[in-house]
Amino acid sequence: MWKLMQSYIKNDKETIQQSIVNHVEYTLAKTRFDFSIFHAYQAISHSVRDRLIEAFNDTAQYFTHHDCKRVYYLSIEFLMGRYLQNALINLELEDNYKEAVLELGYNLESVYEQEVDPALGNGGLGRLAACFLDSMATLNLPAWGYGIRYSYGIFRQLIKDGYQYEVPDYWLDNGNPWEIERLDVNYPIRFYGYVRKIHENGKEKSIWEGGELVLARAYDNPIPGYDTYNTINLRLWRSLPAREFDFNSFNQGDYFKALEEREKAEYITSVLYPNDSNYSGKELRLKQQYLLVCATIQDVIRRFKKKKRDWKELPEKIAVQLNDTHPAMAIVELLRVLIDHEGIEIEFAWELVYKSFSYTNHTILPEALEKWGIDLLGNLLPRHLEIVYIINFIFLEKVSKKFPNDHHRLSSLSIIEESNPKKIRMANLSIIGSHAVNGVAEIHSKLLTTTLFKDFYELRPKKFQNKTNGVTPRRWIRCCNVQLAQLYTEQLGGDTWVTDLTQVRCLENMVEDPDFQNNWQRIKRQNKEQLKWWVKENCQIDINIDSLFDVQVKRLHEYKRQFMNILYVIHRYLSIKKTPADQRHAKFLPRTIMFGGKAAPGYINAKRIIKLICSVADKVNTDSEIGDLMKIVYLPNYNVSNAQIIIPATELSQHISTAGLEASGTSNMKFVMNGSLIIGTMDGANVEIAEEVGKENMFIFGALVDEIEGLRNHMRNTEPSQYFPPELNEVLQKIDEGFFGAVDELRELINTIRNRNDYYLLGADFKSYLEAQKKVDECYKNKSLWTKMSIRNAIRSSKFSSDRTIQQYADEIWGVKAFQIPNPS
Ligand code: DL6
Repeated sequence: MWKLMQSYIKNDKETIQQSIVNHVEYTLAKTRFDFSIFHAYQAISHSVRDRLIEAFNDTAQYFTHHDCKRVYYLSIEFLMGRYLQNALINLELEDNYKEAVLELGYNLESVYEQEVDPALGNGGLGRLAACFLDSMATLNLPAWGYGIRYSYGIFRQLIKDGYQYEVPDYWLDNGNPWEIERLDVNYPIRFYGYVRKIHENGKEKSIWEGGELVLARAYDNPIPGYDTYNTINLRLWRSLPAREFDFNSFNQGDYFKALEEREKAEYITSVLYPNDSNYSGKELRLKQQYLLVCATIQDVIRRFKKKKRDWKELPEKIAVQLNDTHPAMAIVELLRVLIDHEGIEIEFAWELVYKSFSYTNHTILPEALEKWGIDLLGNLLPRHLEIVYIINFIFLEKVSKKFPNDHHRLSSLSIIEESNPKKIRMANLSIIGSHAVNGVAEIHSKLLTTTLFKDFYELRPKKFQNKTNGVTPRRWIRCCNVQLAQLYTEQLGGDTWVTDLTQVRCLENMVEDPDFQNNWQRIKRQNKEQLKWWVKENCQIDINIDSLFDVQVKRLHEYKRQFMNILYVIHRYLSIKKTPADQRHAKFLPRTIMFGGKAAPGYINAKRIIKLICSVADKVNTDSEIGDLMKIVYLPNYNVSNAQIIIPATELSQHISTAGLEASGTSNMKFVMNGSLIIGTMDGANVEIAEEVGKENMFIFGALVDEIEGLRNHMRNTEPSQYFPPELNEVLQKIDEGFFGAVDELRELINTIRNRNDYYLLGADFKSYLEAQKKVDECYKNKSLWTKMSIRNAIRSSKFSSDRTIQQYADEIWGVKAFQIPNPS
């Protein structure tokens, strides 16, 4: 019988204080009588980590003892955000620490500010992975995340003179108290080399040898669940030189060359590629991907083999989830290990692989679909290329039997794209090697089966599923909107809503209650106040607390249409200017329009959109005729911790992608949970948000996905001046005249939509966008109406908890059960 040891750690105020000052003295070697807030942060984090580690070790043992089926969530990005507050809240120790820390002379909220965001992700995909870990821990699932410990996360964005500058984010500068370096968990990773064939017992065997070896070392990051003792693991890999390889070089007498080689090895996991929704075909990126999957598969197999069992049990014991195609080489790697190292027949090995893997697609944008040139792949991973050909051959043989002579179908299903040079399509590999494939919102999953993966769907319709994304209510309500959380807890008589968000629906009967509405407004105002100070400090702009806080924060991309938003803002500005001064306040509501988000460093149009926003901001914010009626702010360096301030303060948030192009979106869910109203298109998860909260509580506009193709044809066949509505023509002309400065650059930008080239259909949607904006103004004038709509948004958003999403993955894809470790205290 498994027995839990008594916990050694107490959580009363004195014990916490003792542990903090001990860490000041013995871990940081600072005097306990005088330590800075930065050292306080470090000591507190170590003290919290001690509490996590006990649960972390016990959880690992519990899972091993119960020999449960494990989930391995493979992702090239985990955008975790700060740990300290989240850990304290999940451990339900925030109050204890607050009191203990205050007596030591510090305010816990200020201590939180000391932490650098671990930003090992670009945007939606990486943040989703972080939310999923929180839910997997909270739902007591035997799951681990696997990723890469980049030394440099996503760059820090500076905005100077309206331009984005990228500054490296060496987030490890001050150490990382949350991770555990596993000096004893290192796996060799081979690159390049050649495949030697030998014959044994009448069979051909392949041996991959030569080339270069590096090591992948494990760094563990405990992830505590909420209201449970379970604490799971995010294991991140870092590349290091392999010793045997180094000795060889040193022995050849070239000392400096050998040191260079060491640095080259470390370089592999040095930097996160900063492209969002755009694939980069660089060899270093493929090295990162292979390092992740090769180390992970070795780790997974080592764990599986600990108990001597038959290989046929593999899919009963592991479920490997591919977060997009970046870790898709894991399919080939597992097959390679099974056939080349374990000597398993290929048909049986393939069955094991196929049953173990599942794949999530996050985009249908063609530029984001990964394809590796066969020369590049074959050079770096020669045996893998051979295996890809084998998988493809076996697969296409089966297809030919079902669809004889259908060459078109064969070529679309093939893993190999017959281009020049030939390419490996990672999405095709992922689908063929997985028993389940899912999109991330209903509309996106539908589009996958009717467009991008139509032929695969016709082959095996049952393989395709939908798993609408979700976000964790721990970080996105409980941590970031403490007052709202308190209100829920008071109204519902307890805090069990934190793990069962459906409970907040019971507040439907409070919507009409004036006291409840007042409380709701008070909370929003306090959150707005906090953002106002943040803007003052970071942007040196005074914003009007009584204005409508209108926010669009997300990665800069043409399909997300920040461009359309700023074009509307210009129209609004021109309209105010045209109105006689004494009528302006009656006619226009004051608005603060905030943008934020990073552009990929090489994405010129995205950078031009930032420039346009900043140029318009300069003009409008310094126009004395406008005053408080309108302010435009570019919020620099949008990241998780800034989002935690911005989202609760927002009243209107913009999710206005061209229909069909945003797979899901997850910030839309966070905004709704925090009582923001959405102005948005029928795209991604907006569609399901509308189903839940009611269309009448949103501002929906724009073309529907089925209309897009027709509209594109119309755009291409229409005289541009006829195609654009007059309001838009006027705005474009102003930019063209140089009214906002930077005339050459901004002209280049508007030319991207002017010459029958408006792929993202800003022109087609502009008119209905104006109408939706008009409705926003009308509603906001009626405070009570707006408040009711805001409440309805928040209390009807429970579908978008990642707990719901993860439970569906567990039941419908992974086939795993919860194993909750008994709490020792
Ligand atoms: O599924 C998470 C997130 C979605 O919410 C966004 O709609 C989608 O754009 C994003 N996709 C990516 C693209 N990455 N790749 N490949 O980040 O995924």
